Amino acid sequence: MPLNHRLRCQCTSIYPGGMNTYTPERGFDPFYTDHPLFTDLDVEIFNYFDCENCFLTCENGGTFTDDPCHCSCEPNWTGKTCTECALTDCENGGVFDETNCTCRCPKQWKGNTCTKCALTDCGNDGTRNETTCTCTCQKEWMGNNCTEPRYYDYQDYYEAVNREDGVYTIYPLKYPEGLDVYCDMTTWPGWIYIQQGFPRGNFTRGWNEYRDGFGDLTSGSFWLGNEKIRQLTEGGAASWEIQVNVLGAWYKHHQAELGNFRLSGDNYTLHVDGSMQFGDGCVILSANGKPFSTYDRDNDGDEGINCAEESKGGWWFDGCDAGGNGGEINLNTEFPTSDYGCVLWRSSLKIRRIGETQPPKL
Ligand SMILES: [Ca+2]
Repeated sequence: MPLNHRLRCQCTSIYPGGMNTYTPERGFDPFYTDHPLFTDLDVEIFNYFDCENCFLTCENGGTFTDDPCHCSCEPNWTGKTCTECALTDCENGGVFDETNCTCRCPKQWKGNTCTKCALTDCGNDGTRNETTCTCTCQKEWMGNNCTEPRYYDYQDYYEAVNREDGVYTIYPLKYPEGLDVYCDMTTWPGWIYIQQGFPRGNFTRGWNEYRDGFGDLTSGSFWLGNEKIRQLTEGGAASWEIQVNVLGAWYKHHQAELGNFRLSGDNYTLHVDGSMQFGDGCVILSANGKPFSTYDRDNDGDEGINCAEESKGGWWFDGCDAGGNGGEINLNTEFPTSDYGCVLWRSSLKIRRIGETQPPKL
């Protein structure tokens, strides 16, 4: 007599015949009776041994188990033949993949429902937090495992032999969570773009947009944001210079570097040594000591006119056409021009830190 249900059922199907069984329908307990009943009814035998389940094909990695016959399913699956997904929710930001009945877990989590911490060690003296499954890194390090160096700024990237122009996340003192900037890394020690205007985008924006920045850093048309520029340049031990690049008449390129650049105060007052002047009536950044203006916040020096509204972009003004021998040009406009006939096609403004050999310690 085979010992498990599956073999009994096989035996029954191969060699039908009488067996010492009781079926539940007969109302007897098969193990405690003095009156065994023999039956040769296939259906009774089949039902008694639950034979229906002894010919299951288990899906999705489930394994067949005898006595009683059933499928033992893998953790994510359920149902008689393991075809029903047992997962409903994924924890810790995991994404439920219905087709494969799995959770796609974020990097630091693992397990069926992303509840097991996958972090092993935190490098560079970082501290592991079991509850949040994160590493708290020492200040010089970042990343899931504290293995990525945290760069103070783009100049550190330059020293780390990354010479590609592009977007870098830097960690100035006032941005401990990081600040994305587009950098010109072609020449030492690199520059941070605060403005790019090619192709010319929409620069007719209000105070808040100029404060926070607008445009896509990689689009060739953006303003980094007055608050970021101020936080970078105001107050620190370093001094900054600004480089102006423009394309003027006959597609002639003009470039100038001006020292002691910084913005200060809630009106983002411009501080810069000198101004850029070229050609006939082309003057740029002449409004030293003047606050920033936008069409919805007129801080310019002109009583009668809203210079930002008139020129269709935010800028520093000391009168709408002030500046040297010609007219100050607002570079934050669709078509930078002065009333003295200067027309520019492209522009960019970059800044860089000078006077320090080492970045300040975090
Ligand atoms: Ca005005």
